[in-house]
Amino acid sequence: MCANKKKQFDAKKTLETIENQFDMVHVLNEKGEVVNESAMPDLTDDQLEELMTRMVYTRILDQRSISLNRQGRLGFYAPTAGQEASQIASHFALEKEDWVLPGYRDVPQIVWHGLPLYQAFLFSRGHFHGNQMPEGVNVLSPQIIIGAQYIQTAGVALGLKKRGKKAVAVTYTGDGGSSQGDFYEGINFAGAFNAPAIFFVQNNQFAISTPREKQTAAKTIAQKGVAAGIPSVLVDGMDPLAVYAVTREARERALNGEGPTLIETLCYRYGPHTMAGDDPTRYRTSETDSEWEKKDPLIRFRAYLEGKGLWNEEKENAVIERAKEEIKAAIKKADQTPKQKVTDLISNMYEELPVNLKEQYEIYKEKESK
Ligand SMILES: Cc1ncc(C[n+]2csc(CCOP(=O)(O)OP(=O)(O)O)c2C)c(N)n1
Repeated sequence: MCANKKKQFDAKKTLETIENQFDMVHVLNEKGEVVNESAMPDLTDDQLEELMTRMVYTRILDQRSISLNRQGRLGFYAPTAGQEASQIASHFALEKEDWVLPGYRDVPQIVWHGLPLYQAFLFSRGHFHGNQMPEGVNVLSPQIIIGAQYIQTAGVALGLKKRGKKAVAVTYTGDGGSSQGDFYEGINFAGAFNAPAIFFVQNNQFAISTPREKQTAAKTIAQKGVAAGIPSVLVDGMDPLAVYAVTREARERALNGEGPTLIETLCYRYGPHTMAGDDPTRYRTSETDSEWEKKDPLIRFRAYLEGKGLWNEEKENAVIERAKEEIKAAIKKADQTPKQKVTDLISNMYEELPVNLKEQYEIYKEKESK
């Protein structure tokens, strides 16, 4: 009966129109050639070198952390190789006064933001001192509850705005995190209050073993920002210059009072989800792995910098040696840190202890004094 009724609206077309707007931002291709000069960020030669230095250092830190974990010298660890452009180039676009609210995989960003490496190792061991951020290091502890940092970021950003600070709050989650309620609440709140926040979704395409296709019907994760009314970008997360460029722009917008941005970085993690025992060969093929390894952020950035005469094997080896030395010294310092006592754990949870914890504190203080 309704067969000939004229459609008044075409909801599917509206969706497709939105979805098709999200072209991926690139600057370099896989060979390190510039494919989009108009998006090229304004970085000096020294800054370009420093960015490469940090990416190489972080790759070594990942390799060493994995082996320290296997030796039983680290506890919880979530590998980062493959995500250096997404993590390090985005962080490189920030300033010291900005606040970073990481997820568990985002330890490199908070180390580059000023958290001493030995404390990052203590965090991995579950030691309370790993969560005691030094004064002036604007980072929160890595969040384990998926997506929770999105709500906290909206709050921190609003606080910065209300206090008139020239700084932004920046957070990271994964593709899986973008399915959480906290994700939507965080971006919606930040949008409604025009808060200076940058929300990253590092789409490494798997939430443990769940592929991104099973995670959401959305064609891109960036488009989720449209519902919150905030500018949203899809960027090649294996391309450091593209990631830097979109982050810097988002930061400028936030500081100009233009509110939050959602950035999806399309990337890949080469290693397992964490070192707790998942086996990626059960949910990914070696063909997919090698396809993504060809897109490696270090390979393309190295080629780009070599072409400009800014990088060579000697410089890379010097960074690798420095990283190894510093990691060795940091793990030694972590080993020398006094073991955590139960009273340390209790006294570091609250500014003022609730009655029941006060009782427990006294009990353990007595035990520890014997
Ligand atoms: C609220 C909550 N639910 C479930 C978990 C268990 N969990 C830990 S990691 C993870 C997958 C997260 O994947 P994604 O957000 O894509 O980040 P990635 O690990 O890939 O960086 C899950 C479900 C958790 N930590 N918190």
